[in-house]
Amino acid sequence: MREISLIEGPKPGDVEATRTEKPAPRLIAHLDMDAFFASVELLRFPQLQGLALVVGGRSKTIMQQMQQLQAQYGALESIAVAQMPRLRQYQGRGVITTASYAARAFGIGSGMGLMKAATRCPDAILLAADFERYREYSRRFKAVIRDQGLSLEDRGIDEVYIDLSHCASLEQAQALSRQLQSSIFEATRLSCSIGLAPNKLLAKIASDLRKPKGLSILTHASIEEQLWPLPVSRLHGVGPRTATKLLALGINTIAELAASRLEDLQRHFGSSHSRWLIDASWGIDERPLVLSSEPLSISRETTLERDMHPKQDRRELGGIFTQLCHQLATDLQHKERLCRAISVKIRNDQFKTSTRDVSFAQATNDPAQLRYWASQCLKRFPFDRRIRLLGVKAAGLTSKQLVTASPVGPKSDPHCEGMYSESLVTNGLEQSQPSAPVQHPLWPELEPEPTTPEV
Ligand code: TTP
Ligand code: MG
Ligand code: MG
Repeated sequence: MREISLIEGPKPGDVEATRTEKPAPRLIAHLDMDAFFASVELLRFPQLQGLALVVGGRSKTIMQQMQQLQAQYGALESIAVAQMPRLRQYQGRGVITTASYAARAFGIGSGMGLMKAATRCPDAILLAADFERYREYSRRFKAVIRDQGLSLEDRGIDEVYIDLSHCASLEQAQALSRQLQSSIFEATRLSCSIGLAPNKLLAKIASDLRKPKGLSILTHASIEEQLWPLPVSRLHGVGPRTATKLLALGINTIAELAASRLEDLQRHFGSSHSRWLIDASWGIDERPLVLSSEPLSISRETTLERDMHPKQDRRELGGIFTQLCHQLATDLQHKERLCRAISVKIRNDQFKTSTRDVSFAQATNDPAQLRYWASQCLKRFPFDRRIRLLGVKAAGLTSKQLVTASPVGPKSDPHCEGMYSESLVTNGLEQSQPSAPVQHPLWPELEPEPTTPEV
């Protein structure tokens, strides 16, 4: 058996001279489900196996069409493919959440507008997203991993990092990974891909190298061959803005990034970001796994069917806003969590995204209380443009426990006085600063009075 020697390999010439201590070798797996939402849908629509399938949009028409088909055919798996909704029938502003691999061959994928996707693959089957179902499968596959006694970092609905440092060899870690893939398939009938590497950065890249059902290893010894030819955007943390800026500097691949000089990057990206870019290009990442199973935040957001005017469309916006808060409360209740902070996100018709948040002493998952705090955030937006996207996020999550009896709602309870801050996403970097609540004459009239928390 070969000994694991994952931290050996090339080192950047300009990495800090102080990096003398060799960290203990680690072995991290990144596990990511294959075409997750689409694969979950294929379980109940097996007749769509191998076909171009897109999940996305919240079109009522599509959902009604499916309900009628179900009533007509009795069972979902009996519905004739020819009768099912197609991408070309879609009208609206919804986006693709995911596409089956067959659909991706047409150049469509997550985040693309459904109507744009329809120009590339008009005959793709279109299904409305069923998040409750996806969350259930997410719980199931993570339970399989936990049941094997493995420590994991939950990275969202379809992916986790797993600490496999206890494995005596790389071969053993590979065997364990294959076994995990089989156990997850047995429990869910879903496939996943795994990347094995000495850190999270490389493991995340590795899991994407051979999808679906892949098992890939990416060590420092192989970064020249496997990592460097990839475009910089494959580094998790290099977003579209950074990638565009790097491209403008003639840096397209990770190899070109690794060959660039820290001082040159610093002229464009600032000191710590430049250092991170160089380190990442050399596969250096010492972040530990965050082994909590607790979600850090829960959010709900919606891209509006059309850009809405904050005043003229206030009634409709108020309704959508209240609905988001209620959905958030339901999510928290399902997960048996309370929150101590709320933030509201608004993207305007120029795609500028701003957030306002508030934290409060009395944790809650009561819809009216959440709506109250969210509306306090809402009042602090300038509302100078039409609104494209509206979102509400609950943070500061705690496990549900008995809320101490309080005779009053947040408005009159001095302990519930909120701490406010705001942020504006500029050049991909979020800047946060404290701010005072500003009274604003919009939407509050629609606010329901906060109720006394239940005890
Ligand atoms: P991903 O793991 O990024 O994608 P995927 O599982 O669909 O496909 P792959 O095999 O390449 O991993 O995302 C997991 C799920 O999260 C995806 O099925 C749908 C959802 N999602 C969104 O809702 N919006 C997005 O922009 C992305 C990228 C994913
Ligand atoms: Mg996935
Ligand atoms: Mg994923």
